[in-house]
Amino acid sequence: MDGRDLVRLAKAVSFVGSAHGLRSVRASWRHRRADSVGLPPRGVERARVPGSVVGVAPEPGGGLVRFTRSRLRIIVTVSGALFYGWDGAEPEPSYALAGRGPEADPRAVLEPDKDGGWRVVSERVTVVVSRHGALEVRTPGGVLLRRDLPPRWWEPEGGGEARWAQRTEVSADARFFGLGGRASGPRLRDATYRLWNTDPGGSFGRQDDPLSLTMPVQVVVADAGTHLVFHDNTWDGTVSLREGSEGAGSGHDCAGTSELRMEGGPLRCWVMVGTPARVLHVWSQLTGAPTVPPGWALGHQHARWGFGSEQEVRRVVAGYKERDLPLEAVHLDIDPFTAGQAFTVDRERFPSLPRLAEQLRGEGVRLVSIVGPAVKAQHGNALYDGGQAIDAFVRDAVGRPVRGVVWPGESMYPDFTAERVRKWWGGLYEERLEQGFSGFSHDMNEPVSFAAFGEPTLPRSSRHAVEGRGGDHREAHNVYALCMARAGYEGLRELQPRERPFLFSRSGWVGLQRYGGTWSGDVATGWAGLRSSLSLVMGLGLCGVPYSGPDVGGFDGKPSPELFLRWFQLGAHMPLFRTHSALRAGRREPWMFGEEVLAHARVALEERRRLFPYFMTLAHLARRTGAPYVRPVWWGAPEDRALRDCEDAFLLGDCLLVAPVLEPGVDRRTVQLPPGRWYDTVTGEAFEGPGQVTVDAPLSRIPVLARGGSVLPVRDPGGGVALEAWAPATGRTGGGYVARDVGDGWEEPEIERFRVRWSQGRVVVETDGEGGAVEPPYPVRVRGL
Ligand code: NBV
Repeated sequence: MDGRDLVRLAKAVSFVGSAHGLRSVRASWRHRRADSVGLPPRGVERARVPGSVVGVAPEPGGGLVRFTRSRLRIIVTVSGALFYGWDGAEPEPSYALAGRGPEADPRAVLEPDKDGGWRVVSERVTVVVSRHGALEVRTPGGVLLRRDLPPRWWEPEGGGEARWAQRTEVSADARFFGLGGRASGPRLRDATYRLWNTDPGGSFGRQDDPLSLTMPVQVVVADAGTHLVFHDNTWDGTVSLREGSEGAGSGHDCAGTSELRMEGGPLRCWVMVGTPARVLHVWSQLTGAPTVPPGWALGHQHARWGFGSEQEVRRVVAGYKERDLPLEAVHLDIDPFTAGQAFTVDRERFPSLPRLAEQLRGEGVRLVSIVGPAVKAQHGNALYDGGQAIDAFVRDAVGRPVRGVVWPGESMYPDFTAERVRKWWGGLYEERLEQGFSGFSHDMNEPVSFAAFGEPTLPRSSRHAVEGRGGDHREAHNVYALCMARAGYEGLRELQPRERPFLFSRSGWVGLQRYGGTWSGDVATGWAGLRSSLSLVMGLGLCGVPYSGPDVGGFDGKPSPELFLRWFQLGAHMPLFRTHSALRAGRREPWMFGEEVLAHARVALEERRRLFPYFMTLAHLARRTGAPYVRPVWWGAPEDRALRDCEDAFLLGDCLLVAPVLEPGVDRRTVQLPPGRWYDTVTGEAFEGPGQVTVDAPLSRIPVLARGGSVLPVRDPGGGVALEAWAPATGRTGGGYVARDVGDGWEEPEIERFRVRWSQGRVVVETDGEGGAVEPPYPVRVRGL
C-alpha cells in the first residue's frame, strides 16, 4: 500500500463509512488474487521495430507498405480523414466509430518518395513514410504537422499482448489540448497523462489525473495548422507531452513531443487536418453526431446528494417558485434509492415519487435520476436475480463472478460489452420512467469498486464479451461507461420512442456524444476547482462531447458566497447548468448565500433563460457540424499565438465571448480578443480585436462580449424568438443561425440563416426568401450603435 492508496482508503472510509471500508479491504485482496491467477507475469520481452521497406501494394485511399518486421496500412477517406494502422490493424472493429468505417478516397495515390520512402497524396492531407517507418503528416501544401518516429513493440516471448510506444514530434510553437476531461488544462502542459478512466475518490483538484473520462484524442494547434489525432485503442496507457521551444536569434528550435505508451491493443491512428471547425466536423462524422438534449435540459438544473425526503424536494422547488427563479430540473442523487441500489426506490422516504414527478412536471420541473451500474449481490434482489438469469455479470478468468464494493455493499457488474446485457439493462429504465423520471445521470461507472489498495475498479483479468470477440478488463475498462450509456440510450429510445432521451454519464470514451453528455464529476470546492471545471468542459468539447458542465459550487465543501456566485455565472454559460453538492457539503440553492448573491444569481438565471433559443441552436449545430457550444478563443484564429495561450475565456458559439471570473476579489479583468469588433453586452462599449482589453467584471456579472456582426436568437419577453443583431464594423457584414424549436421529439428543425449588413447608414438584418432577401420572421433588435 503506497501513499496514494492510504489517501484513497481514508477518503473512502470517510465518505462511505467504516463498514464499506472493511469490505473494500477484502475486495482489494480478492481482486489482487484474481489478477495473480488470471494475468500471469509477462516474463521476458523482445523489442521490435518495423525494419525497412520491402514492398508496397497500392489500394483505394492509399495502400499497404510492407516492412521487414511489420506492415502499415494507410487509408485516406472521402471526408479527408487519414487512417494508418501497423501490424495489420484495421479501422474496425472499433468502439469509437459510428456505423461502418468510412469510405476510402479513390483519388488518393500511393507513390514513391525520396530515399526509398513512399507517400500518399490526397486533396486534404499528404502522408510521407520513410524507409524505416517514420511517418509524417503534412498539409496539402507540404507543411509538416506531425512526425511519428518508427514505433516500437515489446512482445512477451511466451506470447501475449505486445506493449508499444510511439513518439511524435510537432512544431516548436504547437499547443496540445484534449485527452478527454482533464483538470489541469485546457492547454495541456508538460506532464504524463494517463489513459485509464478513474474515479479519484472523494473530490479532485487541478493536479489529479486521470479522471473519469479519458480519451486518446489530442487537438494540436500550431502556426502550421490544426490537427486532431486519435489513437483508436481502449487499453491503459500514458501520453507524455512536452511543448517545444523556439530558438532565440540563431538558436535551434526544439520540437514539441508527444509520446504514447500503450499496455496492449492495436497501433492505429486517425488524423484530421484543417481549421478547428473542419477538424471537428470530420471527427463527428467519424465518431457520431452529438445528441440534442431535450429543451428543458438546456435550462437550470439543481441536484443534491442528500435531499432526504420528498418534502425536502418540494421545499426546494417551492423556494425557486416563491422567488420567481427559473428551474427546469431537479436531480435526485442516490438517496431515494435503497442503499444506492439502481432501480430500487426507498419507499419510506420517497413513498410517492410518481405523484411528486407529475406535480413538478405540471410546474415545469423535471426529475432526473442517478443510475449506477453496480448490482447488490443478494438473492431476492430482483435486479440481481434478473441479471443472473441471463448471465449478465462480469466473471473472472476462471469463471467466478467478480464482486466489488459500491454503495449497495458487495456488488456485481453487468458486462455492458455484450449486446444481450445492454438490451436487458436498457429495459430496466422502464421502472424509472414509471417513477416519473425524465432524465438520467450515470455515476460510478468508471466502474468503481471501493478499494483499500490497488485499483478502485475491477480486476484487470476480469473477462468481458467485447461484442463477442472476448477480452478482459484491460481492454474493456475504458469503454465500460460508453457501453452503459449505449444501453441506457437505446433502452430509452425504445421505451419512449417519441422523446429524445436525456442522459449524461460521468465516465465514457470516444463516441459518448452519440448517447448523451457528461459532467465535471466531483471537482473540489475552491477557486482552483472552478478553473478545472472550465478546463474539463473545453477539453471534452474538443474531443467531440459538446454537452457538459460543472457542478456549480464544487462537490465537497461550502463555497464562499463569492465563489458560489462566480461559479454560477460560469455555469449559466455552459451547456449543462447544474448546481450540486455532496451529502455533507451544504445546500446550493441561490438564496442560501445571502441577498446580494441571490440578486446576481437571478440575473444569471434570467439571462440563461433569455439565451435559450441560442443554446438550442448551438445544440443543433453541434449535432450537424460537431462544433462544441463551448469553444476555445482560438477557434476561428488558431494562428494567433496569444489566443492559443488564453485559458481564462471561451467562445459560446460564434456570437459570444465569455470571460468568467476565476479569482477572488476581482472586479475588472483582461480579455484576449479574437480578431474583429466585440461589444460588452452590458455597457455596449466596443473593442477592436485582436488584442487584449480590460473590462469591468463587477460581482453582478461576468463579462460577456458579442461579436460585431453576429445575429443571436434570444427569447423575447412574450416567450417567442427575437433576433439580437450586433452592428458589424462599418462596411463589414455578419450573420447567425436559428434552429426552430421543434419540441423534444425527433423532428429535425430547419436551421435558418440570417445576414446582417450596413445599408444607407442603417444596419439591416435579412434572410433568403422567395425572390431574394426578405425581412426575418422574428422581431429584430439592433445593438451596438
Ligand atoms: O452519488 C453520490 C455522488 C454524486 O453526488 C456525484 O455527483 C457523483 O459524481 N457520487 C459521485 C458518488 C460519490 C462517492 C464519493
